[in-house]
Amino acid sequence: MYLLKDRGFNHRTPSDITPQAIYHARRTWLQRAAWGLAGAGLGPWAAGEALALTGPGKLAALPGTRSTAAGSMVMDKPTPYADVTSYNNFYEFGTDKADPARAAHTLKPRPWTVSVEGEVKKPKVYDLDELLKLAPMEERIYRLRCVEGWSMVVPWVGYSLAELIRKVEPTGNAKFVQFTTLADKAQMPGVRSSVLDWPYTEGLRLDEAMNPLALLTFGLYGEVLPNQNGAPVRIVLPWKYGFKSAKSIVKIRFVDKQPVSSWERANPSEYGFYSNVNPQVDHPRWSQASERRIGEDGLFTKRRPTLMFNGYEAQVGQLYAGMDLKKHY
Ligand SMILES: Nc1nc2c(c(=O)[nH]1)N[C@H]1C(S)=C(S)[C@@H](COP(=O)(O)O)O[C@H]1N2
Ligand SMILES: [Mo]
Repeated sequence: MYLLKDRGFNHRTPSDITPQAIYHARRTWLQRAAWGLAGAGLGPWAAGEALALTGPGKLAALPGTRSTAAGSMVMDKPTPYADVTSYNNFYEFGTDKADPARAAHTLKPRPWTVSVEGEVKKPKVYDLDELLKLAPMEERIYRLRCVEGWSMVVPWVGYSLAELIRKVEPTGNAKFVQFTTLADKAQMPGVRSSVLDWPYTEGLRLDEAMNPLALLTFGLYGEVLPNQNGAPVRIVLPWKYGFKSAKSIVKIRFVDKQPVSSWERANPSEYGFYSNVNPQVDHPRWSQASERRIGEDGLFTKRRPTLMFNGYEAQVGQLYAGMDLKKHY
């Protein structure tokens, strides 16, 4: 664990100069207002429950102002912090859902750099501190759905990946973006196994990466990312299956040809390049028609229907107009 004073955070957003308690009180009110709960005091899921979208306070605070991007604040109840941080896929730390929370303490999220390179006019190796200051931090409450059939709702903190992309000025040859994540045997015990081809890589079409919903993510629940959730920087692509949301990113490369992701390489018939959430196209092993919400498990808990593009069709549907989504899964 690292302390705020060690990390050199230097945000210039108004939230930083507001005393912590006032900030949290105001934010809670803003969130209630966002969900139409202010004044009424009750909501379909909020009855008898206080909204507490802050972490346990063990990690450095990383507040964000409420996002105004369309679709960035879903109405579902956020998944409890304890569940978001203890049920994880992060194969660099093992393949069991409990492995990352147990093993990821060996990851050192500082110092950290991200090399932004390839088909760009201004390639640059960004230090984490520069990235943290590149654009104002926003809080965005997104659904994330794993292809295995579970989902969660997380108040992420970050800014649109497009902010970074604009800074490096992609050339006319940049058609795709490839993300490479850390693969260090010394910090990541799972990298000794051959379950995937390391390093973990993922890819997007440039227009997908530029969509405002694509979030370059540094925190959740008002604090920096816990290691098991991909510290210090990851992407979150709420309309795609969870595996597209690569964790602990060290390289972002702009390329002219469609890159092959680690999952595609491992099993091309199960994992396609696009991997958009689609209840009509089943994975060979898991139905995509419905999902289980993490933290809601009980004998009688109903599965939720899975929504096209995970409920973000209004924001991203146009990216795939005219495409056969059975073929381009
Ligand atoms: N580097 C890396 N990123 C990764 C993974 C991984 O194994 N390694 N797993 C993916 C999968 S399958 C999912 S569902 C999400 C889970 O993110 P979360 O643990 O924050 O919920 O991370 C994705 N990003
Ligand atoms: Mo996943």
